[in-house]
Amino acid sequence: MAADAERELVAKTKPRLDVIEDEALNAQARPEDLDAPLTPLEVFFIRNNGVTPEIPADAENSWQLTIDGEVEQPRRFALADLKTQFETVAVTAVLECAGNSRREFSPPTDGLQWSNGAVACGRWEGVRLADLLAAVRLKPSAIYTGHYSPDVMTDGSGAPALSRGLPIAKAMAPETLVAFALNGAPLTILHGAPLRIVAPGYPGSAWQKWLSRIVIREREHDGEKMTGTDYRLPRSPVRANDVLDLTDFAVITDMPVKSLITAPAAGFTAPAGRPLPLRGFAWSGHTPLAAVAVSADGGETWHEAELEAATEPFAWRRFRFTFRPERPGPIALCARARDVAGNSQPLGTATWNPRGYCNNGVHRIAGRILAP
Ligand SMILES: Nc1nc2c(c(=O)[nH]1)N[C@H]1C(S)=C(S)[C@@H](COP(=O)(O)O)O[C@H]1N2
Ligand SMILES: [Mo]
Repeated sequence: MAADAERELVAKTKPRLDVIEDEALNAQARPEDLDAPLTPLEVFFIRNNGVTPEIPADAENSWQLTIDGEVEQPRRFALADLKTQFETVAVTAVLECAGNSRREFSPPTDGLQWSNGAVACGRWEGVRLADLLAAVRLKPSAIYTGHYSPDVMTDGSGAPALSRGLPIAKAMAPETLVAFALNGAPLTILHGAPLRIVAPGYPGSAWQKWLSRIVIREREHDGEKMTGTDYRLPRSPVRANDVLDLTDFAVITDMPVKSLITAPAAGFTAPAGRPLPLRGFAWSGHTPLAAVAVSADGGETWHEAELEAATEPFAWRRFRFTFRPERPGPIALCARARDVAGNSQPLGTATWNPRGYCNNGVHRIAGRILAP
């Protein structure tokens, strides 16, 4: 489908998503639409680096996943093999684009100017990648995976849009899946049908959609958007006009602790002297969440929010707090999550980096308190 037609279709079928002006299809949610523990598909963000591939209507029968490279027994799995020969498991996990909240960085950086809506939490079903790797028997030289899909760049060159991979330890982790279902239904094409990687705690770019081949590598994968500054952070801080030392950049392997206020919505009004309930979700990468603090004065004073118990390590967790603002006028609500290692969200933005990744600055919602 042509790109504009596809964008129009998304605008029509998912009217609550904000489509970003770009060659590829990219659309994000508004924070107030992310108020459910499992994000409905209508408001589940879409991030394509290239052109959505044509997926055959009979993919259920025809799709194959090849695993080769540093393995004793290369194999080609039919989709049905995955479903019948391996245990199907489910993992609830947050999927967040590394570029989410990029728009807040100053000076601005290259890349889609995402606001806060390139994040979602889904219930993913599939097989453990570890089980597939056990079936092909990794050689001792196996240290990284490389993932391939049929989607190509938008420039007409026919080059692959994205080929990312995972360190073997993460590929073997029990939460890492080759998934075929999301929120109780088969994956849709926009979200990677018939097969995608689920790599909880990793940036969304590692969650390869339309997965058709995994090559086991004897070194860090160097596929499309694995090298240079792509999805990498400098180990030591850099400024906007610095000459970059690319050897100092490392692949992002963990998403930082973060939270999102889902109610009230930006621009809200509420009467003075009445309860003002605030809700949202908090999540972190591989380090568990510890607490969420909230503020109704733009971050001057903080209160510990009620944080729902963890059900699954990579799911987001609801937090709540009820304010009772007494004075009419403008008000700024903030939420700030902290993980058990003591990392907490910065009050401004995260450390500036050339591509604007991993901004976990506190979320602020501005509103107005009205005279009672
Ligand atoms: N094949 C392929 N997989 C991909 C991408 C892509 O462009 N092509 N985008 C990645 C990025 S950057 C993100 S953030 C997630 C977004 O997943 P979603 O579109 O299901 O929300 O998919 C990842 N997987
Ligand atoms: Mo992304």
